Amino acid sequence: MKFKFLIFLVSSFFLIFSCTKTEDKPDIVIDITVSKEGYNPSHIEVPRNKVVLFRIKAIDEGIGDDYTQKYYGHCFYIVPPYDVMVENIKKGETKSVKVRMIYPGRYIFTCPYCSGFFPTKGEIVIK
Ligand SMILES: [Cu+2]
Repeated sequence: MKFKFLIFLVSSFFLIFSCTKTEDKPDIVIDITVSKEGYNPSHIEVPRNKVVLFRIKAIDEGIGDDYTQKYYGHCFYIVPPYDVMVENIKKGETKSVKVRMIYPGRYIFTCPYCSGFFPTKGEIVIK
């Protein structure tokens, strides 16, 4: 009985904290490039409750191309409550993530690696 409750707790935890990232079929595909010039596009608008496939391509080396390091290239991070992170995108590489856009509002997406040096910041509006 206690064990079942524990399973319930653990699964609700994952439901709450991982409900925006999804493996569902995307409704919308958005291609974004990232470089030291920033994201393109840097302003995105999507309707609420759609599954968006973000495909992020790095067109330069970002914070560096030493792939033996923990951090290299660029990344794509949507702030909480989305809290979605795509890390270490190498120059020329495309990485993707699917997100269910359930929280309406305006949210920043950024590259925590290099946004201190470069204008790698954008805004997504969920309507
Ligand atoms: Cu970057």
